Amino acid sequence: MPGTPEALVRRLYERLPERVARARQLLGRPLTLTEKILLSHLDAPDPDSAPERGRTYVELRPDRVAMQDATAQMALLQFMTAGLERVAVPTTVHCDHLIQAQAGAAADLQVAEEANAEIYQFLRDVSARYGIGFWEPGSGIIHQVVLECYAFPGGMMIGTDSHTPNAGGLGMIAVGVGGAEAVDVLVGGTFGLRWPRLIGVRLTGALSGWTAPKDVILKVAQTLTVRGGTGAVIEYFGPGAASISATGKATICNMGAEIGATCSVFGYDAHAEAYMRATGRAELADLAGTVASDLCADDAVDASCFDRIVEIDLSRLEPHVVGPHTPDRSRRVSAMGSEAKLNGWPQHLSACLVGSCTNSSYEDISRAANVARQASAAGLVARSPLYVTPGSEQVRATIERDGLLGDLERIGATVLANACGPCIGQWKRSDIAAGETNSILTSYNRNFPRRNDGSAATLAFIASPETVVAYALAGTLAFNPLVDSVGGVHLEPPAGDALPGGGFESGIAGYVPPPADGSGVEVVVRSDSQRLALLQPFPAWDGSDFVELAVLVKARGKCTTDHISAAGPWLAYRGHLDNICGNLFLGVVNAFTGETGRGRCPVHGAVEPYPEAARHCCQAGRRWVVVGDENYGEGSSREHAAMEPRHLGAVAVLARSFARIAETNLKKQGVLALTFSDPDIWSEIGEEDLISVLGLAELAPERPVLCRVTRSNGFSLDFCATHTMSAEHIEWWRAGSALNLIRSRRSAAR
Ligand code: MIC
Ligand code: SF4
Repeated sequence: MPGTPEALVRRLYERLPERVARARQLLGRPLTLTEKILLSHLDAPDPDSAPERGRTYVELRPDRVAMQDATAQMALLQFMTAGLERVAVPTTVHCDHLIQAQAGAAADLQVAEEANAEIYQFLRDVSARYGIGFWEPGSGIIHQVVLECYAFPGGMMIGTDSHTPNAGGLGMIAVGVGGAEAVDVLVGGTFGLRWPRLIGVRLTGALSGWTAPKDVILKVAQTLTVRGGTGAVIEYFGPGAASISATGKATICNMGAEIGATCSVFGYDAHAEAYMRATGRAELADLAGTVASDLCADDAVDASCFDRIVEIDLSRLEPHVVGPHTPDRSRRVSAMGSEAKLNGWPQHLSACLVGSCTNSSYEDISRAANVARQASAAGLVARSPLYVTPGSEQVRATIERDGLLGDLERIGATVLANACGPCIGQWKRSDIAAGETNSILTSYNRNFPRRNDGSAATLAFIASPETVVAYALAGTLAFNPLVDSVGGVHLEPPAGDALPGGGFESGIAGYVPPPADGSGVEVVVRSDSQRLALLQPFPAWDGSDFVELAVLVKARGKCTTDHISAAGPWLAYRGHLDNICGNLFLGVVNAFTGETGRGRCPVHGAVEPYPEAARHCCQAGRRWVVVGDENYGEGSSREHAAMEPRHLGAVAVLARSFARIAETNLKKQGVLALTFSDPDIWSEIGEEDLISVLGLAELAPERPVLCRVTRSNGFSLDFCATHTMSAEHIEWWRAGSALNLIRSRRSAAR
């Protein structure tokens, strides 16, 4: 089985106790697990002072990098320009996002193999060339495969996907990043991070009945909201954690991305050990046993070690449903029906979907299948179409062997490929007319408009897999699985197994290790390709202030990366920067008109789709800014949301606040990410206003930037914007991008 080299883990564990002891002494208090892991991955630990939360930038040395096919293309195109022979840390690429769900696993996989042949071949070759492990399409969703094979307690990894924190379920600090950040580590550099704030979630009681790990994170999201985790690591502790399996913990950590957390983590325990043993990593479990106390928070850790504490009594937690449109719009199942009625949301469920990287473990399917089995024993079938995505080939083969897939199929479920599918807009459905308002329920993590089937009229709700199956049987949101019966049958609380009694099946092997020497492998990017294009460096800063820039777009409300650079059909162009620009801002709500995806073209003065208006500015040599609302760039790690505006001439994004990965992606690509010091200035900015960003020669860490709004009638308004750039980040910006800087440093060193 592929995995993290034992020698690497051994080296880390050897130095862990000493580093932890030193840090404990330095801080003079017990240490959280987050601190232990981060401190033991510091590039150059300072023996005399500890980093300050929310302030100090630190450089870290992650143990590994993972990338999925939709983000790996851009990351690896960037890596290729750095001129290295081999990646500097263990790295894998996983083909999961590009498989469209339509007819079922086998047929869909075959279609994907043909439709994406060029991309898969590129990723296969580039992986072989540079020493990267390659996971074929159909082998599973990146985060499930990482949890099964690579994650280990006390480790640290980065991944070019926002749900990389899934590995926190096994006690790993796993952070989602943009491709350019991954490139830093791939070329042997460090991963820069502002020392995070710490939010502690103290769990008491025990999970039981219908309540699932999913409900823990839905509750946390309700409490902290989609912005609450920004700049923070969420550490779970307390006696309740013992009632949650390793994959359940992974579900909770996975969805920390929905509240903007840098990552989430649980301490090492018997569940983590059992999971490692069940997934063929007994040696690692033995090793972890030797440093077990350093793979958890110190016993004496209490609320004073955190910036904020959330308390959850698992014994009193009810199953929840969240949505539509945002993962923090939450209510208990008991309130779902009445709330749907009140808001005029269709109660009928047009589809129910179980799976995604968040909820596709053996335990998830086992509990979902238990509900299905109860129904089929009474002769019932699901009233809504039900789709199931196993998280990995290993899970699929095992749930098939154990009859769990059969249980779900007996109530009418369709099994999809082991891939993202409908979770990323890769769902070709024909049962709903365009624009028809309809409700769906999934066990996924995201529910932004257009996210699943590409339609903004589809209202997506989210719940645990077992709850989703219960609702699929009822076919309506006006149902409470805790008390209502369906078809005359009262469903008992689901029972399931955390791990398969008969061990995991390996399924069809989908892993291709890199050759010992890949230097002979040729990587071809055809010059006429519509899906892949080599990158041209962005121009360096020209030394002058940005004067009187057009406002191409002012976004109102949620402006996630899905709004900025939609997925679904556009995933086809993830390796071709110019072509993917065709989707730029198509989901953004224009703050001036309320329209979606269209606005005034600064060149022609006419209303045009944003991608066209942006291109017209670019062709006319006019630079422009984006004005964003709160939490600009929430959601995914896709750096296309930063590269596309940059490619078409954006030089700054001014927002009320930013999501972490989006802000870093902008910095990496040479775009100024500026936050209004006074959020009310947002309201002052008009459609035809011009914005200047001044004093750029004096740009410095912590120093606000002077900006000016001017109008044709002579009106002008000065305001300040803040930024979070360190001295190094300012260097990236001056160079035109972080990659430009890496390249120039490498050529200077030669
Ligand atoms: C997502 O869930 O939004 C994605 C698709 O996995 C993204 C990555 C991408 O856009 O390729 C993410 O979460 O980072
Ligand atoms: Fe794939 Fe969805 Fe998970 Fe993103 S959230 S990695 S699209 S399954």
